[in-house]
Amino acid sequence: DPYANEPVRHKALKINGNKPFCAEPSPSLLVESFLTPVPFFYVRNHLPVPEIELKDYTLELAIEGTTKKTLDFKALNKYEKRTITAAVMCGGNRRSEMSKVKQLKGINWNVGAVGNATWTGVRLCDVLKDLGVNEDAFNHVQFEGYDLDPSGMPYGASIPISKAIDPRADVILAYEMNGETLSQDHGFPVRVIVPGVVGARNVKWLSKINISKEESQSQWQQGDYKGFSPSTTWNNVDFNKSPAIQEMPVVSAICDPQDTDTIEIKNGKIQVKGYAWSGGGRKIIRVDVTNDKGKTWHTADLTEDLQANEGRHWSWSLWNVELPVDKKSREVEIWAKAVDSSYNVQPESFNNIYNIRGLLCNAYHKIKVQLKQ
Ligand code: MTE
Ligand code: MO
Repeated sequence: DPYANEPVRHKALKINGNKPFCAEPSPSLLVESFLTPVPFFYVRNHLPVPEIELKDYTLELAIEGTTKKTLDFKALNKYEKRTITAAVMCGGNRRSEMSKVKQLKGINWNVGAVGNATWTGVRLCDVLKDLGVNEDAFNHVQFEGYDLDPSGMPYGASIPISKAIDPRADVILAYEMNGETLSQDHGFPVRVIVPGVVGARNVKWLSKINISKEESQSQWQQGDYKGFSPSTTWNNVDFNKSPAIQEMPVVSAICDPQDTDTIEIKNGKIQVKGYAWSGGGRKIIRVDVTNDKGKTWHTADLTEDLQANEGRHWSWSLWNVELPVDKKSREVEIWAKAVDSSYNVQPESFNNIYNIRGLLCNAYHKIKVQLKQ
């Protein structure tokens, strides 16, 4: 069993799949702190976790498949140490809500396939600069992991070279998470953090960087993590016609209370908390919450990364709001939607963004709670 030696995981994680391991924290736990503690950070593995010893670790740097350099961990550490704060979100986060529209394929994530952490390591742009790549001659930077499928193929993904070489894009080869050595599940000893981009491109257990004219040819770049029309079916889907997801759209979720909870009214009000995030470094400028189906919107208070520069808002924003409720009502329906710095807003319902893989699930979050009388 290639999964026999998997790391021990925290009991608070709700398991969505064991082999490969996929798990997320409860929504209320998720919004307890701005930085997600490592044991509660969701895990999304596609393959068995590789066991790597630091002394044996190597990172291969290649151009069109030809190796130019091999760095061990010590050589990698010669580059300037950098820390960024960034959220990582799976492309399938909130899929369980979209699956209510129509059947789809994928792990049944609730709202917890996201976490926010500090990532320390070296900048990809520094490593690439040293390689002396002619940026104009290439289009993509491909990554491979040490995790292998049964046929010996590694996990792989790629990002546009423009992102990889841009110092302001903050792409990091990370060896620490929240100031601690990277854990086995999150990519020990080195993973890529591509802030603002779908989780799938943040390759863990990084073994190889390849600069190319082409995208990664891996299944996860070519035959998965793409969006489609709501009318596309498994019978007529053509994966070649949709681009790979990179930057994520604006999204929010209500985390406390949760759907079907029973809660107390305090001074005629209820407390609601959640998170909001947008891809591409776009800042969350507002979160609107309603408990009367949009007749009245209340603006939430935001907790955000105050150090983030313009266009580099990689962290999520946490939000909280007090909603006035009628004492006589027994049930309230709460909706939340976020707005980002490009004034992108979440779509109202999942009906018109449904897709067969259940990706990009960013409709308003709608929950119903019971009120304690
Ligand atoms: N990298 C490797 N090598 N193998 C993987 O299975 N999963 C990807 C990405 N990087 C994956 C990977 C996906 S789909 C996501 S959402 C994130 O890692 C999850 O990162 P986390 O487990 O640290 O939360
Ligand atoms: Mo993912």
